[in-house]
Amino acid sequence: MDMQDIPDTDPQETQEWLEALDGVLKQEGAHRAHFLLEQLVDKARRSGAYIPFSANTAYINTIPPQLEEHSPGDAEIEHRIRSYVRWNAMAMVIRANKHTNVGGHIASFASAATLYDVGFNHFWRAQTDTFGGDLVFVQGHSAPGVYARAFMLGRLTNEQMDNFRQEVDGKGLSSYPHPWLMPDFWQFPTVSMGLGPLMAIYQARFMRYLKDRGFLEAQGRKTWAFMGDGEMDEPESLGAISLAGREKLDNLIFVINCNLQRLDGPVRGNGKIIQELESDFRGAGWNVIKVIWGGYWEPLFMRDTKGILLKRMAECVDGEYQTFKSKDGAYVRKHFFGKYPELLEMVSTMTDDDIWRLNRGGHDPHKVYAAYAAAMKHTGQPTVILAKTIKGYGMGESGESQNITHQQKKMGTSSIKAFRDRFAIPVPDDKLEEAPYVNFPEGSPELKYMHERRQALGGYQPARRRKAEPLEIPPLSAFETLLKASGEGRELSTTMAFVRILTMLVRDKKIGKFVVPIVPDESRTFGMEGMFRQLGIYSHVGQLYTPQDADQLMFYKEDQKGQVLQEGINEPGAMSSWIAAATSYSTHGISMIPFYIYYSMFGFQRVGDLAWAAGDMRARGFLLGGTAGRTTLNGEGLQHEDGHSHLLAATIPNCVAYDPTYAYELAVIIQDGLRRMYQEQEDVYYYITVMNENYEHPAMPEGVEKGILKGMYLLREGKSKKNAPKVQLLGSGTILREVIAGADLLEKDFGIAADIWSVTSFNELRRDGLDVQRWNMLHPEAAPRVSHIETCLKDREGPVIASTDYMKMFADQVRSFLPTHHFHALGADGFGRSDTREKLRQFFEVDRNYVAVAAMKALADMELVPRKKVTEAIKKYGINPEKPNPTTV
Ligand SMILES: Cc1ncc(C[n+]2csc(CCOP(=O)(O)OP(=O)(O)O)c2C)c(N)n1
Ligand SMILES: [Mg+2]
Repeated sequence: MDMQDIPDTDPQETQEWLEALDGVLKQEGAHRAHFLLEQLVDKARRSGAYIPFSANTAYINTIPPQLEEHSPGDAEIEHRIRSYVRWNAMAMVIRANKHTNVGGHIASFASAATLYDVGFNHFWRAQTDTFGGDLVFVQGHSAPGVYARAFMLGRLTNEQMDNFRQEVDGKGLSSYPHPWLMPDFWQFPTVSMGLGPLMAIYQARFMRYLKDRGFLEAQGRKTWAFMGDGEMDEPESLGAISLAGREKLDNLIFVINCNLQRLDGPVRGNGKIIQELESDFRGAGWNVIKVIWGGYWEPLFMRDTKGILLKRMAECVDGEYQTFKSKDGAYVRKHFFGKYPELLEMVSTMTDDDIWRLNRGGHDPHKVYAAYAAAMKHTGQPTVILAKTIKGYGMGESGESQNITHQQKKMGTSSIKAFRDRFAIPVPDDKLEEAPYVNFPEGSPELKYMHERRQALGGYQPARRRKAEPLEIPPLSAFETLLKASGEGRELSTTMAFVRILTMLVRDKKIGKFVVPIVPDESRTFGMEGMFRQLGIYSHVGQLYTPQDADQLMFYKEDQKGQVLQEGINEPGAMSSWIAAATSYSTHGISMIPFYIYYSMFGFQRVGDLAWAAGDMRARGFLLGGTAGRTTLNGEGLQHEDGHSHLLAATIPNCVAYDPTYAYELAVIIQDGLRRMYQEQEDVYYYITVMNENYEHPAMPEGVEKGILKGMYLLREGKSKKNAPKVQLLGSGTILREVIAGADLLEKDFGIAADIWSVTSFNELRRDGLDVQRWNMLHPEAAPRVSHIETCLKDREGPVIASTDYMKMFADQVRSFLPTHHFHALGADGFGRSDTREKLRQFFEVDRNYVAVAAMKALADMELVPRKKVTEAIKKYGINPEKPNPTTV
């Protein structure tokens, strides 16, 4: 039974208990009261009584009026500033949509204006020479409000404002916070719902990691994250709150704008989102501050001695609260207060307008200030502020509290007029329709106040730093052992080669400490357990236990100064940590070098949206898709064998992806990645697949570095007998070795020579090809440029055959840049399954036999060998031509 459904069978007894509690609160304080209450509950439970746990408190503000900290600000000036910001935020959307249909949102910021205003005026400190700055995640759809304020401060021009959502000509403003598009302004992309809250938690965690490892001082810096109440339904929004609670991240403040609505309608029409979130967050160990009611309610609370008003507030559901605010004072009187005669009596001397003025907490700057001040002071827990607001506040008949409000981007003149009057905006009637921007004149107290407030907080926000001090990257020779042959009989996988490189990097005197190895509970899979002891696993509290394997060399060592981020089975969290580290150059001015290694199958397809956000954020770091390839991770089967992560990587414009085969290729790629990202400070990030198949690695051939980086180089030249046909064989990753074996078959069985090309990146070859093709199209009379792949193949004979451990589309990317149309791409399309590598490669038709058959068929198509030779090859290699297509079985 819910608390509110239990009848009060003995009010006098209730009163006695309450008075006793009051006495304790007054005489001995809240701590003692808390202790006594817990004792009572504990006693009752021990005696066998069923007392269900409730993480909820009453549906009132958490901070009682007498404990509110008062704002030192000038409330009247702030009100005028906020009114102008509101107007301009609305105006920019209306103006942008006058002649275009670019869209935009009015209602979200209208509900959140006070929440931002108080932050900008009093709390959010900018990055300065001596202070690291607070990190503020702005809710995506509230961007117009942030632009409006920046405009009033002279940071954005009229022209930029008028080009809201019209970015192509270079003078516009992004629809939402996008560092890629406004790299000096926005820090955090938030508009894909759920990613902001998740990333903010890991930003706060990473800030503490940097502090514990001695890179920076805490300085009381905070991460603030704004989000919508509808957004909280995304699993990503709530998925990591227990981590924040467990790690006691008191440098983290969530502000959830509970306007009770999402896009289509109410968030919890039949319940109360604030109460639901309260229990979620309290259960996860957060400090919860509810800001439900504004100050105008206080006289009513004082008179509510019997708790009837509270009861009414508790029994109303959000759907009703929304409806109330879409109507008027008379409706609220009748339907809210009218339920109980005592309440009607309570408001009998109030006019309908007075009733209408009864405000919600999130619109009361005093309540919001008090909540923020309390959050800043709170220690030992992260804080969430649940602020109740009205969606479309001020939009009147155009959308206030209406289900359609989210998508309103136009307002009728009568609504604009009402908005103007409500917020006292100096725009004459005849100008209303064009919704001109308003600003405080130079020298006005309001403008002075706005600037002064920001100066006191260190400068303007949002602002983003583009570069940090470059790092000194070791030369390729530092990885010498990997450039040499592994040696006769000494087999290793590219994963092992990667771990060696990582080990060398963490030992590097110049950059070793900046390296951040990140794993989602798979260190042992990748052979990285040696790093547990060597580097330590980061834990803010160190290690409070003797690890089971303490007597071993490589024991499980947790350490406050640990370097490794062990995220547990949590790819989205690990990815968020990686993003925090990969953007640390910008958020903290310290370039960190994150290497996040994971099962490649649980990468892009699992956390693809975060990978996209990372691109937007100009993240710099390495992602390692471990145990990659559809046939190379042999035993695991359908859900583990990745044949498409490279294609997903190709969808991210600034993600550079490689599928290397040999240790020296890996060394060249990583060394150059370090140079590009941390020396040259290019805004790219790397995706590299590494495999678990062991084989010998040759020494690096002379002069192949450039080719490795561009995406392909000649590995072995075929020696053909005079007039014998030739083929060009391309391969990547482990399947390159099948290609080499296929070349041997062709030579041995059919006297055909093959040039073998190691393709380290089909993705990069395609990008280069497209770029060249485009340039040539636009410069029809200039000497044509030549793509790298064409440069490699243009003077070579024969058809081109490619085989990889990925879908055919992967190698097929280069088709249109080849000098010949005789091209066949082999690849592993279809669902994976468990078996041996040999069987899988046969099944997916990517092995040496298929390479040879594909080459023979292409030669036959060019009439360089008779067709019956192809049939002969099919028979010779035991291929059943009637075998079903692996894609379909
Ligand atoms: C992942 C994702 N899904 C859907 C959307 C589309 N969308 C944008 S805002 C919105 C409603 C937001 O409601 P709420 O979080 O309550 O924010 P409010 O505007 O009410 O403050 C939706 C569905 C999105 N941006 N991201
Ligand atoms: Mg909402």
